Amino acid sequence: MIRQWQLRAAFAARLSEMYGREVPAYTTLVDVSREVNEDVLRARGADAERLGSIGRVTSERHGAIRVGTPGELRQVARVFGALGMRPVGHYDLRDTAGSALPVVSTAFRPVAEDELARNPFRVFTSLLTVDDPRFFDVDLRSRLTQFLAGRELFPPELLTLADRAEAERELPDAAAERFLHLAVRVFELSAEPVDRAWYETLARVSAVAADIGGVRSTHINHLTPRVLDIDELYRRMTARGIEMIDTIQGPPHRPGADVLLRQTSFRALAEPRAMRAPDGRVTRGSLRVRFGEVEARGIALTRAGRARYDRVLALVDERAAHRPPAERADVTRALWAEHLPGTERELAAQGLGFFTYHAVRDRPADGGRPPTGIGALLNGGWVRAEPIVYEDFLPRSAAGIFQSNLSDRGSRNTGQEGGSYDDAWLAGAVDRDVLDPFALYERQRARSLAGVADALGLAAA
Ligand code: OOG
Ligand code: NI
Repeated sequence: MIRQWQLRAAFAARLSEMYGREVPAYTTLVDVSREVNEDVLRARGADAERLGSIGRVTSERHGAIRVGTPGELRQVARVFGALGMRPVGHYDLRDTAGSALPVVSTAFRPVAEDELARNPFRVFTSLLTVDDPRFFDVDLRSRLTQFLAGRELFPPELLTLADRAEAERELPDAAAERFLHLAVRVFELSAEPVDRAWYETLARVSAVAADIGGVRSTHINHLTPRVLDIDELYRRMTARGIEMIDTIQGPPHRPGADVLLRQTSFRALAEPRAMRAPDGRVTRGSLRVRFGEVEARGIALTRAGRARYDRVLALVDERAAHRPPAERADVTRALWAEHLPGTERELAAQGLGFFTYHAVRDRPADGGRPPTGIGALLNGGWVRAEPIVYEDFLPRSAAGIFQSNLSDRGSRNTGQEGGSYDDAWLAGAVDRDVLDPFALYERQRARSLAGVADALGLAAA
């Protein structure tokens, strides 16, 4: 029997192998990430593993896919449900920092701590907002709807196996093998010729619309390894002649306490694709749809901490964005330093970061009773705090990753309302609860506090 987490780990590994075969620069990224991680581990020792064991970090990946309809999203949810991954978070990228991307997204990932520790594979999954009139007028919407209704992304056999794996939380060896084979195949780049006229019609609205609705299949568009020092990785990739986008998205590096998520990528490469002309002739063309990304993860922020992050972003836009790059980095760093404490201790004390709390077993006995209140327990050495790693995504960085790989911004119909793609709509579309990331971190924190209370014989810590 292959258990669910083993299926997830195997799927992530096979997807990675497939992607490496098809996009060689991804392999370079994985190799360089591994080298950097080994160097960081050597230099920093156990401290390097504060936000995840080296085993977890080395195999850690996220991918991204894009689908066209709620029906397709429900099917994706079944495939990931088989792997113990659930929809977490709702990202509306249609208006994020003026990005004008015709998608709303969620991320499928494991949620339980032990499952995350075994393999945290996650997939950022975007759904085309076909009913948003700012992108698609009545005529295009009806053609798009009809086109999408006529394609099948997931073979029925895959979905049947997925439902079984989700219900039984394991599969017999042969069924597991078949499931993995079919599941990886869905995300390969299809060799089927692309209808050039249709693709270009959608590309005039948005390259993302064409990528999703212009073809009869889906594909994984990037796969992202995790690295412990993304600034060093950026330098080494550039030194190898791989052209990276010009920034690392997210907060700057803070030596005492990195927070949230920092990401960077290399631009999509032109890949040969067969194109069908209106007269039926097939010619060779090329499309840029697959790229490479790498990320460093930091401490999860509470709602209060996240509000600070949002505030800093707004200030960076206001005060730094228009400056030359060298100055911009300095102003940005100063804004972060001013608005968010740079140590774990202060992030915890001010309720800005998420931590779990653990009774210190080998505290020298001094005959005293533990004090009440988590601050006093920490100060007195009764309890230690461990940071919770951020397991999710950032809308601004996500929009940046999309944008950095598009050659133009597309077009929008003005004077229209966007239509509601709110939380309830998304939950209805995916036909599952879409979990709130803050609630998941909070639950982890609360559970650890209950454990502390238990261990120290307190009513509640
Ligand atoms: C997804 C972009 C978002 C991330 O890491 O923020 C993303 C896409 O390009 O489909 O993967
Ligand atoms: Ni990504």
